[in-house]
Amino acid sequence: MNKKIVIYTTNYCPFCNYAKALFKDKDVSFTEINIDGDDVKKEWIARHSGSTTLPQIFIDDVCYGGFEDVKELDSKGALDKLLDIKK
Ligand SMILES: N[C@@H](CCC(=O)N[C@@H](CS)C(=O)NCC(=O)O)C(=O)O
Repeated sequence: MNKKIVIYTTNYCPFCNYAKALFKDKDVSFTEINIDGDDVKKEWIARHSGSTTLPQIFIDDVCYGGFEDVKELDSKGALDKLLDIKK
């Protein structure tokens, strides 16, 4: 079953680009929501993620943090498991 992946991003954000590249490399589709200038959305994300940095990555509505958090999950093989990717 496909997971719903949402990446909240902003402009001029290298970590956002790294996060998108990580999922592109895995050939999984995601929705990018650029929240530049949207203070209401920024506050919502900070409340849900506990962080004010972007990107913030949600998989099936659960926040897994930023690029480095998800990269760490990936290095342990946990991201592929979460996404049902079989190698
Ligand atoms: N450890 C975070 C770092 C993210 C980060 O530093 N993002 C920058 C933009 S590329 C940011 O949000 N800067 C604003 C701030 O630090 O408040 C990650 O891997 O996602």
